[in-house]
Amino acid sequence: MAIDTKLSEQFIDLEHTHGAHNYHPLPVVLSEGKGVFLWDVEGKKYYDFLSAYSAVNQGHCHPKILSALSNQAERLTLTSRAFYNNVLGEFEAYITNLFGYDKVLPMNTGVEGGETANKLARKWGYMKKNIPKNKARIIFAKGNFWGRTLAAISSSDDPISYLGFGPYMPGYDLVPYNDLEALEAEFKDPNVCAFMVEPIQGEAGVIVPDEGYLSGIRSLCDKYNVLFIADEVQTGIARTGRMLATDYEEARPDILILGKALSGGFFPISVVLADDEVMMCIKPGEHGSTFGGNPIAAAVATEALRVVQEEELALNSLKLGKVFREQMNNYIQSSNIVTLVRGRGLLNAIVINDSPESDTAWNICMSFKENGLLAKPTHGNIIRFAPPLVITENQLLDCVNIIISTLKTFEPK
Ligand code: IF1
Repeated sequence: MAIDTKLSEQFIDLEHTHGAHNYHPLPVVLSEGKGVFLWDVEGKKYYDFLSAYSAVNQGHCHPKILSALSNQAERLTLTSRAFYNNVLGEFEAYITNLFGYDKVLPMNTGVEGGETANKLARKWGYMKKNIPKNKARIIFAKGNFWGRTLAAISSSDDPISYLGFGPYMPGYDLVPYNDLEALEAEFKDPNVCAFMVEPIQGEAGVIVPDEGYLSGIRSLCDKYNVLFIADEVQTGIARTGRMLATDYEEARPDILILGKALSGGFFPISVVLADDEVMMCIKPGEHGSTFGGNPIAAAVATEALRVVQEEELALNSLKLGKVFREQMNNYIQSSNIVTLVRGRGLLNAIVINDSPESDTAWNICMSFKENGLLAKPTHGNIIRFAPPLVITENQLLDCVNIIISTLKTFEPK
């Protein structure tokens, strides 16, 4: 029975007419979310297999985080950092204790976390590593993605991210991901102050590095006195089956960036965590933001992190991630349309056996949508799967059935 999608089309037309065309969304108009489910304006129900790019690890509209938001919003929403407030300090004590760092610098979006980490690393380079003025270099991995600011795109090797936005931030250089030799060659330059890297590259297509890469980064950073900046904006907060993806190895970052699920999808909050040796290089008035560390964000983030602990979401992610990859690998043995599945915990992706320029992955996601599951291709022929970490085993197996039965309709006859 054909559903009348008039209502959806009206909302899509409004965005097309009045909104910038900086996205190409799947043609679905969502109006409600709860746990692992989303509903569109026609009332159709979907499993969410994107989780707003891992920002709703706790599930949509988690009741405990909602009440933390509304309780605080009724009392005090924003003071600016011109004054103290009675929520920020307790959040700072909670999160620094939880992740084991001396201090935290609260911001809003993930990319602001990245910018903050870069400023901290440069400042530390000048103050503690005696790098000559304006000569500090930061190394990034090819395939990185840490946001859309001019600094973030200056470190990108993806033309879609940087083309047409020059000139670019100086002092940024790239090495291949998962290549410790290339990294060491760069570190020999005493002007290198930091290496910023995702423990698993999300946007690049859920690229999992070799065992030993993360601990290798740690030891090279120790050897050459370079700061290890871990961008855990997407991989952090239990997404990959551990609280942090860097927890899989002996690889404690010098600067840790968190965002997205730090608020369970209720409010933009990001943080940078570091020990005093690094964090105290930024003096009063040298960095900040109007909303950074606001009472709502602090209250929401505290509860969002508590929920992750109380509901043991890292364990669930670890367990169900294995179930997902096992089920998908069984199917892949006999598939001509999927070449592999990869990931850790509930951050996974499949590679479609077609060119990245083809629209096969997009068409597959359109069919997933028809069959009640929402996912979106990342680069070309890769489809990322990242459900909320509150998903149950039965719901996951239900989703595996939807995914495999849909993929089978794309198998060559
Ligand atoms: C979009 C991608 C994912 C991130 C990592 C920092 C940030 C992100 C590892 C910046 C943000 C978001 C941005 C969002 C889509 C999404 C994304 F496809 F763009 F690349 F997840 F893979 N570090 N990723 O993944 O955080 O400033 O956005 O809060 O731009 O459409 P932000």
